[in-house]
Amino acid sequence: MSPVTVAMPDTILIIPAEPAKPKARRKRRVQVAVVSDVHLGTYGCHATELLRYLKSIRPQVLVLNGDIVDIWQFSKNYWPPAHMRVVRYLAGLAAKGVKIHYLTGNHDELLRKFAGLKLGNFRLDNKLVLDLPHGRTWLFHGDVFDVTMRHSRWLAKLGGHGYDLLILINRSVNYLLAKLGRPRVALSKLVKERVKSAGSAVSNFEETAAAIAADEGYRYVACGHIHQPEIKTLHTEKGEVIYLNSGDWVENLTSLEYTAETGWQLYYYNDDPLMQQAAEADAADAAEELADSNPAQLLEGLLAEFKIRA
Ligand SMILES: [Mn+2]
Repeated sequence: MSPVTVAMPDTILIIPAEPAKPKARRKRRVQVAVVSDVHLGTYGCHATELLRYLKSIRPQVLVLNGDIVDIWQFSKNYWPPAHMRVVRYLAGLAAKGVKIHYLTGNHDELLRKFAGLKLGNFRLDNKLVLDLPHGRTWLFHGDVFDVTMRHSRWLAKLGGHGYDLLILINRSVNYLLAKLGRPRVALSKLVKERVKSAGSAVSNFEETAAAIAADEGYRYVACGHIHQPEIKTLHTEKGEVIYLNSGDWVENLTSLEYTAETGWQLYYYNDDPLMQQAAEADAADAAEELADSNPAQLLEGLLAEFKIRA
């Protein structure tokens, strides 16, 4: 058999190398990340920033603690590509092995019917307990305290059933209010409107959450709903509880992160210099894409401009 010969081309085409893209930044490893109150489908949602943040971390567990998709607002038909990109990215994370817990909130309460749903690494529930080295952490959205803060505590003492009962009470009251043409009850709305009583409503919310968590023997309780990022130790009759709130992606752009080394910490997008750099890189990419996208169209535009000026 004759050796295989490779025909050498007469001319060597020199193909310019792709401009080296900056190496993908190393993702920050966290054991747990908690994001809440994203409100996809509303004008206030910072989906682009959220996606940038999600891409910067590598969590083992990602908790979506309520009001992620704003189903109330869906009639307004607002669903830009950036919002879809978040959904797709989350689906991709689950496919890659990240455990995603979607906990329902009041703006996505339609999903409550499907609580208990499991799809691969994706779980849908109303609440979640994480057993972490720093202590057991109880996570739920927090809208169960909207209608009746005073009775929340003893109702929740009934355990899982009490919690479900609170959800039912809130839903029924809001259903009746809607029938009467009156606005729903939502603490988050009160806080956003910054009325005088919002301060005490927030502290009531935090104290109620902490008291219930202490009754149940949890070290940490993590809520969302009131759009007020927070980490603080609260003293209850049953001892100390650390109250956590992941804030929101409408105004504060915050999340909660847990690592075995640091425990629970608040993350602020606006204080992260890496996010600023990423935003600049994204803007440059977008400009480049635009320049490459349709030369004919660009030329047409230029010519049109020429004519006008001529
Ligand atoms: Mn909410």
